[in-house]
Amino acid sequence: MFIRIYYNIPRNKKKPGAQTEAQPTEHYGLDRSPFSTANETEAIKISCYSVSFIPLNFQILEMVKARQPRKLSRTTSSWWTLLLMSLVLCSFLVVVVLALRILSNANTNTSSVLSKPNHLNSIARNTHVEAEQHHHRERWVEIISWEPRAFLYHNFLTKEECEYLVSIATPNMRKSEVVDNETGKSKDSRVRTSSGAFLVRGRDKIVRNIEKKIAEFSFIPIEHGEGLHVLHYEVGQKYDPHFDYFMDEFNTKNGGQRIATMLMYISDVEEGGETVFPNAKGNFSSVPWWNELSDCGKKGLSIKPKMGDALLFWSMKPDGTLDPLSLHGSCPVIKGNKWSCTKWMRLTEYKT
Ligand SMILES: O=C(O)CCC(=O)C(=O)O
Repeated sequence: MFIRIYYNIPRNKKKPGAQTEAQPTEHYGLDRSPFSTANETEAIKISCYSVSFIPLNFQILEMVKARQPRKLSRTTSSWWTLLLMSLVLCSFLVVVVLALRILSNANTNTSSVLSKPNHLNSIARNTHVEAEQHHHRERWVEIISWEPRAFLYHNFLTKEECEYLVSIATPNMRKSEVVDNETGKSKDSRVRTSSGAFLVRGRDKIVRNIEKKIAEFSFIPIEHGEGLHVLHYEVGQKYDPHFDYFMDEFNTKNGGQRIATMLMYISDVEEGGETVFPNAKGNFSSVPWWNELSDCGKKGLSIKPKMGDALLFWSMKPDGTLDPLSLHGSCPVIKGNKWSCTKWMRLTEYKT
């Protein structure tokens, strides 16, 4: 008997590991698949035409042997596919978990940053937190002058903070004095007609928070700051132009020279009461608020007090020398009341 055996092997050369697609099978006569099972996809077609010298069983055995490697390669490739799919799925899950963690970190960071004073983003984040907690108005910085260096932080303090400072200073207000350059001692003077009160550094939580904010926005550590000084000017009261730095040795023993001042406006003023820099360089009249200034205010570069704003100016230049352009004063109040609060900052730690 002659046996013709047809595998449905593709005519193209099969690449190793590639799936084999079923091909049309030519056959003649008897069409049987004695070796096919439900799982087998290949059809084996045997056609018997005549008697063969080789026993049928032997041929069948050879045929089975020949099929083994293909079965093995198909099984292996299925495993690889499964493994690949698992890897893709795992990667996807990892990405989802990471994304969720990043999102949850962004939320928790804003609340935890207050306890991390050295965090590089603390200023921006504190601003954000405060804005949310106190319905704070937009906080932004305006460059007032480079000679002297003066910058205005709009909405630096909240209304509540301003009112709190006025309330705790009020019972202790005393007639303001000035420093005698000869002796270094305080003395009464017509140069300064306001009244004032000192607040011990770190006296309570709200004050501490304000001092922390000043340190963050001036880049000078809290420990370099003197206690806050609250000032009250009534109609006609003023502070003639002066320097914040000292000309005597007595006042620089503790903390060294005054390097910068954060002057916070804790009330609005109806008219007058501007902080004026008579020696500042630049075109004074180019400020947008020029028409609202008093005659005194027009004698220099002036800032009109607005509750919550803070003026940071430097008594020392970047080269470490004293800056005579930082001469400044408070114009007389014409209408209303003026409350301000000063933080003087030293070169080194100021012991309280
Ligand atoms: O209140 C002001 O505008 C100025 C205050 C001031 O010059 C000072 O405290 O040194």
